[in-house]
Formats: sequence, structure tokens, C-alpha cells
Amino acid sequence: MKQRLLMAATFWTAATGLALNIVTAQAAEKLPDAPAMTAEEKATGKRIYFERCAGCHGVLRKGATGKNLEPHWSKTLPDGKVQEGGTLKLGSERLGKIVAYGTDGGMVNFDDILTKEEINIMARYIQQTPEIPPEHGMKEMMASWKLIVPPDKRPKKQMNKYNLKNVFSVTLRDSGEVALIDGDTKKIITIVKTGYAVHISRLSYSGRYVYTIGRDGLTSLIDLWMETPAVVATLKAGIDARSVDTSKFKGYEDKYAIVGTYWPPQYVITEGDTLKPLKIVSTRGITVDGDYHPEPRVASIVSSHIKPEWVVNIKETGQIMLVDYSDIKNLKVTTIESAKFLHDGGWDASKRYFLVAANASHKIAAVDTKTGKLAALIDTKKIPHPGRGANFVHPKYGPVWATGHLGDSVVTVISTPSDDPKYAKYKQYNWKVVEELKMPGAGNLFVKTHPKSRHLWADLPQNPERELAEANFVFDMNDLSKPPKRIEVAKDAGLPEMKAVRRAVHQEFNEKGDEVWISVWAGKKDPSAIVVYDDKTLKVKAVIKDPKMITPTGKFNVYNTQHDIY
Ligand code: DHE
Repeated sequence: MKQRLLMAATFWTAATGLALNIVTAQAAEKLPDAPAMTAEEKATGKRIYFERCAGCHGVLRKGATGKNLEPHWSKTLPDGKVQEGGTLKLGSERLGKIVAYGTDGGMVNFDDILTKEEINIMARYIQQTPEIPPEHGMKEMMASWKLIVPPDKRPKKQMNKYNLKNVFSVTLRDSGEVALIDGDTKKIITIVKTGYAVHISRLSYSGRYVYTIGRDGLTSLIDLWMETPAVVATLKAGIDARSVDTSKFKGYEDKYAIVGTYWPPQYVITEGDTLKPLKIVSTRGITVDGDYHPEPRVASIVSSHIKPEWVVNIKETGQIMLVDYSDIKNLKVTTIESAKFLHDGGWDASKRYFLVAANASHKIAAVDTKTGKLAALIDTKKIPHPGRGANFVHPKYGPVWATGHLGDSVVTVISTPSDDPKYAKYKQYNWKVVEELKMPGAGNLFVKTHPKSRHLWADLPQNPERELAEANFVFDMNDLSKPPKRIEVAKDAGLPEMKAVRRAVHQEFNEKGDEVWISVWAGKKDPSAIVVYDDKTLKVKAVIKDPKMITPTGKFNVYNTQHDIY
């Protein structure tokens, strides 16, 4: 039986199978030429690389959470020896096997996603010199900006009868769309065209506008007040992107948006209600180790509630930037050193501290947005991946924030500070890992709870075992010593058996905090679903299915996203 991968850490940490050689500089061997490729094959390789590989290995292929995939690379070690490696050394046959079957070190297998011919193309493509994609400055952004409905032509009040607070913005990954679903009736309100494989949706302070960001950098602004909510502006902020947020501080409500891009490595500040680009800031620079990096990508961004600031996390440099938007002509940025490679994260319950995964360092970095300093760098098990994490009051340790792990079978629980005198006795635990809740395997992507819930939900979509990837695990916060209850999400969805794993991914609470929505993410051509559970009884309340609902993944409840409730 083919193993999807031994460690579920995989899809984030690819291609450890690539050989390394320690040699002296003089002994460097002559490498073969890159294999021949037709223009058509190169175009296919380029597309697949962008869709499947760039997220982990980087556009320049210098590696991040995935390995370096340049044809040849070398670096000088502290003892003066030169370490060399590269795809040319490995050759097409070996690379083809790595792409097809993955490696023990974490590279995911692609033989169930790509055809044999595509695998062969990829094995040859990554031996070619990486193309440097074009820059995307103000000229390109202005040319791409589309103001479809100007603010003065938009409604002055809500023109529909939906309970907007309980609307869910759902990523339909492979169709390049977002479905807006009425959380009360569970009916699809509308499906709007967006960028390719939207990563996240974020809300404006007022809750009127949804901002989505496609992997292709296309940012879309959706007005929920229209009779049928629709896209009112778009901006191509770059070529490859994952993050967007808005200004939430008093006096700046709905005024600005910020879009972070993987390529070019930069962020752009735009008008909040039009997406007109105002200022672009490059993130190229020096890593926490003191080396220059040409492609430090913008990972998570979050908007402060206590200052006119965004927390912008730079993946490859390990630097956390506090971007003060009170005067964007004279922009002040505080740069906080943490660890590599910064990825996703969320607020603690007080919304003073932002906790972000430095996944290659197996650490969580906590920033104090009040003092503008690093509050803590906490060692965890392998590859923390919190999504936005989960805040709750632990029966023994008080206020805590939790993260799951791609690389280990635990949910890590970290004590967080609180100004509330009733939690003063827990101060001794602050920033310590107070508990590691046992999961049945590695491969977690998201954990979720709600202030009104006593349940902590955790998924395992990247686990190699189908049965685990298709389920969710629910901890009872009143007694965390009990093993989590297993919820058979894919079975509950009532979908037919299929070749593709029906991954149960990403949980989101409704506005009231009494329902949990989980996506069943199958193949592009397979039926998918969202299963809605009653959070108290853990019983199925509804299954949302529709032929138009293709590959649902992330779900963002308007109220919870607007107020950062998790
Ligand atoms: Fe994500 C959040 C990057 C693959 C679903 N993902 C994030 C964030 C980043 C990121 C930087 C934080 C954004 C923020 O808060 O501002 N994700 C990446 C990648 O680089 C990676 C590893 C590879 C890639 O090529 O994109 C990747 N992510 C995935 C998926 O394959 C997932 C499971 C399915 C999908 O839709 O693509 C996926 N990522 C998500 C979701 C969130 C997310 C649902 C938001 C979680 C939340 O609750 O806020």
C-alpha cells in the first residue's frame, strides 16, 4: 500500500530526500545539463509548480518549510567546508519518485493528484533554472485595480433581510469562488467569482465588507449590504498571496485594508472601501540569522484592536512587523525578532498578545502589541499549526491558548496573561506549555472553540491514515484528561466512498457559538459537503451539499471573524 507520507508534517516540509554532500569548494563536481523540455511542457511545469509547490518551496525555489529546489546550491558551513546540493545531482528518475511517492522526511506524494506525465514534467522542470517572476509595483497594481461599484453607487443601508452576523464566507478552493451561506437557514445566498483558491476571508470592522485573497494575489471586496451581496472592487496585489486584513482601530474603522503577498515579497496598503492601492512596502531583507533573503514572504496579518497597527508576520526572515497605519506617508514599522518560518496565528483572549507559529523552529512567538515587544518564544513539539488557535479557561491553569501540530500528535496548551484579578493566581504559568493533549496522530491543521463552548475541536486532515484524516476530535474542557471523542465527519456527510480522501478540515462556530461547521474536502470532481454539528450534543444538525459547492475548505463566520472570536 502506498504511504501518503510517514510524518504528516509533510505537505509543509517537503523533499527531505534531496541528497546533500559536504565537499570542499575545490572538489565541486561538474553537474549535468538540465533535461530538455518543450515550451508546452515548461508552461505546464510552471503552472503546476505555482499551484502545488511554491507555497512550501518558494517561487525562487530557495526553500522555506520545503527544501531548496534549485538546480544547484552551495553554502559555507561555520567550519569552512562547503555544503552542496540541488536537483541536477538527483536527476529525473529520483526526482520523479520523490514527487510521486513523497519521502520519509516529509514530502507529500502527488501520485494521486498528478498524472504520470505531469510527474515526469515536474521532475524535469525543477532541474531548470528558476524563472524570476516579474515585480508588481504601483503601475501594475493600478492597471489591475477594478472599481466595479463605486462607494457612492452602493446602498446606504442593508438592502437584504439576511442576518449578516451569521453569514459564512466559504472558500471553494478549486473553483476560484467563495460561497456566502446563510448560517440560519444553511442555504447558499450566492457564489461569487474570486481569485484562484482563496486562502482566507476577513471582515471589515463594521462587518459590512468581506475581503478575500486568492493564491494568485487577486483581492476581492464583497459588499454584504447589497440585495444580493456581490464583488464591488478587485485588486491584483501580487502574483502569489495568502493574507489580507483591515483597519480596526477607533477612528480608522473600514478605512484601510492591507494585503500581504508571497510574490513579490511585499505588502500593500489600500483604501478600505475601494481597494485603491496607496502604499507598497517591500519585505526583502535580513533574517533573524543575519543573512539576506530575496524572498521573505508575508504570512499571517492581523489587525490590532488597541492601536492603529497591523501585525505582519514575515515568513523567511522570522521578523514580526508592527505596521502603524496612523500616518501612511510617514510609515512607522517596529521590527521584532522572533524565529523562522513564521506562518499562521491568532490573538489571546485579551487581544493584547498575538501568538504565531514559527513552524520550522518548532516554536510559538508571542508579541505584546501594547509594548511592541516580543513577550515570549515558546518551545513546542514539531511544526505547530494553529490556524488562529483556540482560547479557553483551563480548569487547572486559567486562560490558555491552544495550537495543534502538523508534526506531532498533540495539541499544545499555553498559559496566557490576563489583567482580570480573578486569574491572578495563574500568573506563574504564563507563557509555559501547561499541557499537551494527546491526539490519535499527527497532521492537525486547525483547532477551534468559542467562549460559549466547553469543547475544543481538532482536525487531522494531513494524517496519512484515511480514517483519521476524515474525522475530527473533540476534547471536553471540563475534563481534559479524557481522550477526545472521535467524530466521523466524512461518514456523517453521507458522501459516497471515493478514491480521494474526504478530508475533514477547518472548524468554524456560528455567531451564537452553539454550532460547529466542518468542511469535507474531496477532489475537484468529487462531491463535497459541510457538516454542521450541535456543539453541546455533538450530533449532526445539518449537512450542506450542493453540486456548485466544489472543494470547500476555510469558513469564516462574519461576526466571529469581525471580532476575532476563537
Ligand atoms: Fe493555509 C491560513 C499559508 C496550505 C487553508 N495559510 C493560512 C495563513 C497562511 C497560510 C500564511 C495565515 C493567513 C492569515 O491569517 O493572515 N497555507 C499557507 C501555505 O503557504 C500553504 C502551506 C501552502 C500553499 O500552497 O498555500 C497553505 N492552507 C493550505 C491548504 O492546503 C489549506 C488546508 C486548504 C486551502 O484552502 O488551501 C489551507 N490556511 C487555510 C485556512 C486558513 C489558512 C482555512 C485560515 C484559518 C483561520 O481560521 O483563520
